[in-house]
Amino acid sequence: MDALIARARALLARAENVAVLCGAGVSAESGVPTFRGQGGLWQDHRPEDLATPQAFDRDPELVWRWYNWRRGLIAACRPNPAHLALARLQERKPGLCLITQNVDGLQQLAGSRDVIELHGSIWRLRCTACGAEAEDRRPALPALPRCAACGGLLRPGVVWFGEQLDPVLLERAWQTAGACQAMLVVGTSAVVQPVASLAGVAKAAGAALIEVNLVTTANSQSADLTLLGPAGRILPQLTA
Ligand code: BV8
Ligand code: ZN
Repeated sequence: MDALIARARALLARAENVAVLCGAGVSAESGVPTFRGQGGLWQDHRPEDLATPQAFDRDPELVWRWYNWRRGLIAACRPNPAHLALARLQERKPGLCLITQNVDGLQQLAGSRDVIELHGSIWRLRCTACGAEAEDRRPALPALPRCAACGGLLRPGVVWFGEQLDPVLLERAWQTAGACQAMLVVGTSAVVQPVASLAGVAKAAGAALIEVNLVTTANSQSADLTLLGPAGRILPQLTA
């Protein structure tokens, strides 16, 4: 592994523009359950069944119970060495762009700024009636939180399955992937689209692709380097 770490460090050092694409595996060692790994299930519901507009329309109280459970759990979590290593790397490489699929906000707590949250944030709320947006960090909200402005039902400010990502953020992520010399893909199963395509965009643009995961993924075939192990152990070695 040491030789792989040394090669990955050299690729990152040589790259002027580095893109980092984060998935749930970056927050796993903080205690945040991943979506498709062990412990990712909640009361036998799959995320794909609850994180949808249809599920919310059908049973908003069930969906809010899931989000309140996650908010309470994430509120007790702290950034882990993986988050801290990425924040350090960003300090050292101003041209580094941090793109995350995670909605937990732990990367920002680790000191990162300007994080592109492609799937939104569990701490943001949006009114389903008037569209008003608010940030609310209380661990748990009322069973059906209401908009202060119009009394409409609030929803989590995340992107659900079947919903479009913010086109401005997605365009920034696409541009970043196409202009980087190295992309570090950490802790993602690379199955959720369109984000999963970003690694291919970087590779097609000539970037070196470095993957950090516990297991191989769809990205491993085209990755220049796949570093197998926990992000909390590997990333600090990449950025020491
Ligand atoms: C859309 C927010 C289109 C909510 C989430 C093709 C093209 C376009 C769309 C599709 C397509 N095919 C299918 C679709 C539909 C769908 C999709 O991709 N489905 C999948 C399941 C096949 N995509 C969508 O619906 C997207 N919208 O495309 O709209 C459109 C077009 C026109 C008009 C209308 C619409 C929206 C997708 C966003 C869904 N929202 N989250 C919430 O969080 O509550 S997705 C959810 O999955 C999270 O954001 C999560 O981050 C994301 C990806 O999962 P991962 O991060 O990869 O996590 P996972 O558990 O899967 O894997 C963890 C990995 O970490 C594993 O590899 C594990 O080995 C590793 N790991 C674990 N521990 C560690 C570790 N690695 C290192 N160290 C460790 N310690
Ligand atoms: Zn409202």
